[in-house]
Amino acid sequence: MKIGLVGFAGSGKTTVFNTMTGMDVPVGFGGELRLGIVRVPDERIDELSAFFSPQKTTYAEMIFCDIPGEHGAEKKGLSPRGLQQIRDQEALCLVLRDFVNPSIDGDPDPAGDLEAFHTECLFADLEIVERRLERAKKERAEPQEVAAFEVMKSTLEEERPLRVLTAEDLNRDYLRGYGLLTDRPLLVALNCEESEAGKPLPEGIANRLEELDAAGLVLSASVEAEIAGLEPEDQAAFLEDLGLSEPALARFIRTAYRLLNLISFFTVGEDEVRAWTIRRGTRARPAAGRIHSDLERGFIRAEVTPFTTFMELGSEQAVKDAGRLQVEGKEYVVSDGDIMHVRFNV
Ligand SMILES: Nc1nc2c(ncn2[C@@H]2O[C@H](COP(=O)(O)OP(=O)(O)OP(=O)(O)O)[C@@H](O)[C@H]2O)c(=O)[nH]1
Ligand SMILES: [Mg+2]
Repeated sequence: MKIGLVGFAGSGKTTVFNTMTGMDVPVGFGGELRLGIVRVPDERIDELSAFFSPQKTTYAEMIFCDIPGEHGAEKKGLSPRGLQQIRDQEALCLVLRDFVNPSIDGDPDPAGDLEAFHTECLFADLEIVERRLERAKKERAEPQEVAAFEVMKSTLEEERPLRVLTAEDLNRDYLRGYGLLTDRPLLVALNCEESEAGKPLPEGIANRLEELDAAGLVLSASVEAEIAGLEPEDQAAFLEDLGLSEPALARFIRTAYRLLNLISFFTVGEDEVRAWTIRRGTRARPAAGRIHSDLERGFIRAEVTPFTTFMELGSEQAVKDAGRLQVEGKEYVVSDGDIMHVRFNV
């Protein structure tokens, strides 16, 4: 999953990037587009790895992309280059400034910035949708495609993001390649002063995010970036001082997994213990395809043990002996925490 950090100049995107990746990229002004790969922490993988002592342990990964803000523009906004960089992301994390930044004019106005970002994305999408509609009519495109773009146009004109439309409302096959911004999953990071790091999301913003079908979390990136750079055993005490029970990355990932409807299943053995990320509702066969296309093509069955069952009984043999090994066909809907062995034949 590739998540782009977006937002207005000086909102703290690079600092959030450092917080998530544990890197130490210079902050303060613009800079270059940057990628950072982050391991998705998962205690279940830690426990399975301790159990199997495999040669290799592989966590799920998330890629963060730090997109520099647009400085010196007359009004706050996103540059055409910035917009293009945002289009390339699978999901967006909008960083809202809720702290005083001496190099940026004006008091923090996170709710206003959220609206400004939303409006800018609406207009950018509307322009693309209208242009396509005009051409589609001239070219006598498929009526279904024209209908899909009409649905998008009226949704955007009502100032609603495209992501609120369900699969029944809108056939997204027609959207491929357009990089429409308001169709991207949106996670909002309210970036606060240190003293407010543990506060809940303000009600006004929380309600607005619900309308926009987006999720949110509160963090204080500058202090949390420092904490992320410490040894794990030293982090807990500093977090507690801020009124937090876990690091920003863990909070972020949990929120992102919920928003994006992601779950993990595991493969285990002496060679490798590994986490795989899928959408909730994925069936056994396409899930097997994440591991290797041969497993999807030649899928016979999946032998499944929920993580908790495995830990309760203590070994694969004990799971079998207790009759708790689930033998599942291709229609089985994979659950979060399933340990899977796929039987296949190609
Ligand atoms: N007090 C406070 N300052 C912060 C916080 N996050 C970032 N800053 C400061 O705000 C300034 C800008 O931070 P950056 O992370 O560079 O912001 P940015 O969004 O990447 O900026 P551009 O890429 O230039 O748009 C830096 O001086 C940071 O130290 C925060 O949570 N609290
Ligand atoms: Mg930056």
